[in-house]
Amino acid sequence: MGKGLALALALVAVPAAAQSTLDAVRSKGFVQCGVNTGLAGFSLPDSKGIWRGIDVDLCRAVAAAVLGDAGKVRFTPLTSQQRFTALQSGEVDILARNTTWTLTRDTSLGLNFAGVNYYDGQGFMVHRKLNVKSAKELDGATVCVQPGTTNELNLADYFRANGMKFRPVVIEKLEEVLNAYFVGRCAAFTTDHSGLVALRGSRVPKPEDHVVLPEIISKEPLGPAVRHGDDRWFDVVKWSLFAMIEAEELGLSSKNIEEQAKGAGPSLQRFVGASGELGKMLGLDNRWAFNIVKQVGNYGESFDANLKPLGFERGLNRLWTQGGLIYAPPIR
Ligand SMILES: N[C@@H](CCC(=O)N[C@@H](CS)C(=O)NCC(=O)O)C(=O)O
Repeated sequence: MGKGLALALALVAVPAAAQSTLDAVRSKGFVQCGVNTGLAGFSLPDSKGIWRGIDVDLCRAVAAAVLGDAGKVRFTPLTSQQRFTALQSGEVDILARNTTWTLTRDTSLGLNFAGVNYYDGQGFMVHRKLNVKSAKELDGATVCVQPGTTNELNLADYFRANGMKFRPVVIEKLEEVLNAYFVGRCAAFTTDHSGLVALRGSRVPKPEDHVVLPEIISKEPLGPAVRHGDDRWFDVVKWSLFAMIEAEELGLSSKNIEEQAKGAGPSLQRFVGASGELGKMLGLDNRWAFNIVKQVGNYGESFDANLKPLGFERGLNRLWTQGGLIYAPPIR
């Protein structure tokens, strides 16, 4: 390689490194987080305008880890169709919006999934008066669905696989697709089971008039995503989620971590940053995980605060030590 070319490559490499999301977040002083436009339990502003939900808590955890302050987050509400462009273009630093981890998104859409914060599957809600008991009875039905979702794709697969026909009504905005379903333009509405439960518990005028059918037709592992090509930021988001999970396993919560941090156990000492340099390895303060748990809470606390009141059970989202799938690699 000629000297000139080597120099040109070096010059190109410098700005790219300087633009790491971690540095950018530090210099602007907040994390810009892409969330749902309003799905109870995942991300929804409360009556005081404060965003609440498990996706919101993940964003706050990252802010606590990076900036020492869980309050330093700004939220960008995104529809299913807008979300990937918003992340790719740099409009948001993280996408934490009930987004399913799939191969296509992980590769050609240029995303890196930092883990799973809710294991889900797709279901159907129907008008009770139709007296439908199973999705297998939906042959010929009109089904409401949002575009740019895995749900739209699974819907087609499911009907095809079962030799049934359907007419899709595809509407981008949640408000509008729900209204279309409520006024009876569609016999069924399909999305993630969590979405059905959350909407039935928060947005459906008469919940008793609607039934969530028993079939779960897909795997929907939902989790936060970042852009390809920024490994340091990917690490930070990944381990922020893992810290919330590990804290639950260690019995550390926002209420007791201050007291517990005085304990002598080696994994505890490492976790709270009293020994080792785990924070430094991530490019963060050694109190990163302590700050997450103190300010945001552990995974179970977030689940209980946001999802339990809507009637969610832990199910698959129990810790692995309790028969669930929620598992964090060793924080060491
Ligand atoms: N997990 C699915 C779909 C998630 C999804 O977008 N669900 C709808 C229905 S609950 C939603 O969250 N809509 C809210 C919005 O458009 O902001 C995916 O990643 O494609």
